[in-house]
Amino acid sequence: MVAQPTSRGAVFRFIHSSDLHLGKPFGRFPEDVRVRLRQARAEALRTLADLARLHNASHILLAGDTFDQMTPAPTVIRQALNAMAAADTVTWVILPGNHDHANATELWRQVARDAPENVTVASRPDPMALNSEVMLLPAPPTERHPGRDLTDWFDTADTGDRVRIGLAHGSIRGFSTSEEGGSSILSPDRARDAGLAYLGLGDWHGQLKITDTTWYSGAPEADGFKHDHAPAALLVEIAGPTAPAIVTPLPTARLEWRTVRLEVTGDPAEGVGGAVDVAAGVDALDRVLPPVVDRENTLLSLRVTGRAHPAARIALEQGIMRTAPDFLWADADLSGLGMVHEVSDLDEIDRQGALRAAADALARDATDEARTPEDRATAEAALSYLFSYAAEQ
Ligand SMILES: [Mn+2]
Repeated sequence: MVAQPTSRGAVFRFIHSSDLHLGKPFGRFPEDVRVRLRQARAEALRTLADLARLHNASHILLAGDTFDQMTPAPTVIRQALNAMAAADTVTWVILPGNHDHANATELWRQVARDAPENVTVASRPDPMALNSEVMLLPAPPTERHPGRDLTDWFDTADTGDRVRIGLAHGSIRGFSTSEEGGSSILSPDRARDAGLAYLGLGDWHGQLKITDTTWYSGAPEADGFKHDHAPAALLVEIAGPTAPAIVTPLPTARLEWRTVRLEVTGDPAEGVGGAVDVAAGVDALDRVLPPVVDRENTLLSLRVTGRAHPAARIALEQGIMRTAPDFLWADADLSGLGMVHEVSDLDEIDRQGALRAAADALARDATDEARTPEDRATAEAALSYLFSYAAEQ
């Protein structure tokens, strides 16, 4: 659907994004991965600019947490402003968030000093004209957790007969918990109560529609495995003060964070000594993973559940180890994978002697319902280790 202009003027088109978290350190990753993650966030600015040009949008509204810290490295600030300056056909409006709130004095001083003409910081809760027909109502946080609804003033703001667009950062009462663990404070009815054509929100890193006219854009690049939807910015088209906003998600991510679940069955009837599920497990792995060409841009979290024979588990672990280097980063969690084993499996450890006696005892403990689940899991893990050890010999 494309918005038709009214008799009054042109359709107002803008891109709504938030939570770029430029300069985020990603400390839990190895340095080469961190570099790629930070780079992808910096490139998001170019992606947003490209989308604005492609869709004829005049403005890009960033609803907070553009910067990850109150004192980003000078290169982070300068290179962000340079990227915005290069996209000189659009006007950027930066709303402070909670990571980069309005009282992060040094950050905003540097931005004010170096900002090109097409960049504006919405640092005060005052109406701001985007053009002769459209007024922006910004609600910049002045501290990390303001603890009150900063959009209250929208209801009584005088903007004449201009289109009213709200921009805020925080969590909505009754819909979302804050990404930062703060309280939910923004009214879900603000757009209606304040006569807004659109209310653009930041804080929640996944994309979320609250009402037809109130949206979280979500971050243009994911920063974890939490959100299911592909990251996207929002193209918003408004044909006039009373026309409904038309909102279109546009994909933005260069890197993919992918959770893959693999359920393995180890039915003893399938074969002797796990002969069948060895192949089945490794085949299944190949089926559930993304195509090889996509893997270098993918962070993978593999969750294996079900039950497998020892040989199948080992084959699966080897399969995972062989595949992992395809990915930008990969993590496999096999803690949910139980073990099935028979006498023939235990024979792989040893037919007799101390090792076999230990294996028999662990096998008993692992299935002993009188023991706690933790004890059974510990026995199973130890038995699994014995099988791996035996397989290497
Ligand atoms: Mn954020």
